[in-house]
Amino acid sequence: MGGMGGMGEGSWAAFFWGERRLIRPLPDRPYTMLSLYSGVCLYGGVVPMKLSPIGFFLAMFVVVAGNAWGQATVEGTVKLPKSSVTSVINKRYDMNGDPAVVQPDPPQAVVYLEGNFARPKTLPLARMPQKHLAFTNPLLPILVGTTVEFPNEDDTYHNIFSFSKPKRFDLGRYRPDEVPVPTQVFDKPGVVMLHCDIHAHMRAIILVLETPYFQKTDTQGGYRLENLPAGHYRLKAWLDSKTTLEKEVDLKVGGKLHVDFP
Ligand SMILES: [Cu+2]
Repeated sequence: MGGMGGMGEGSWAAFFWGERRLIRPLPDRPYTMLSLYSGVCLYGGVVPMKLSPIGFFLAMFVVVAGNAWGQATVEGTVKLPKSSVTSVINKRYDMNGDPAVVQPDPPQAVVYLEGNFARPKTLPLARMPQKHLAFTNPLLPILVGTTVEFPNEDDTYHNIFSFSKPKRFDLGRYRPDEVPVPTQVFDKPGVVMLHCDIHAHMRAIILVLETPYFQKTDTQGGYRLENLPAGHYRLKAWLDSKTTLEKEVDLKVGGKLHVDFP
């Protein structure tokens, strides 16, 4: 892997796979060890430099490599709200489109690092399949500008649409063998609530973020963000369309922070 310029592998893997947990990001431990090791090499390289310029350059290479990959980790728990407002959503959906507060069901949060980060040159496709008359992923965080596929994996029609401000669209009725698979580009940040015109109980949220460093919590609120850049940032936990918690964090190369919300 690599060549993703400025984007952590962990976030990238999570992003690419639509936050599915099939593929775990690379563990940070080898890189942390590499960073420590690089410090030792630098010391060992600088001292005998006059004797061994090759050793020195080798040490410098390891230092550079260690710093590039040996990035920070943040993990912790977000206190999730109790399971929520399904009936309210259905009622209001009939009248107004989206409910007053859009929140994931079951409750889950998205933790992300806010900052001016380099965007990847190309963005991978994200997916929001429909199967067994439901969205397979009730909460999909993506980086702004991402294209999302909406494959129908049932033996019947679906008609996915959204009234949400950051992205209004209506895919119309489509079959499982529809070619090409319907897609939409999400080019404005915000909360997009998905519905199906045929199956009124179907709901999902796409959270469009302006950072490549994000992670959805598990249903217990646990999260772990790996391969973050060092620096001073705001770490945010999105709980619903009206609730985002935040904490300031100082991330150090190779360091690991524990941050709980609230
Ligand atoms: Cu449907």
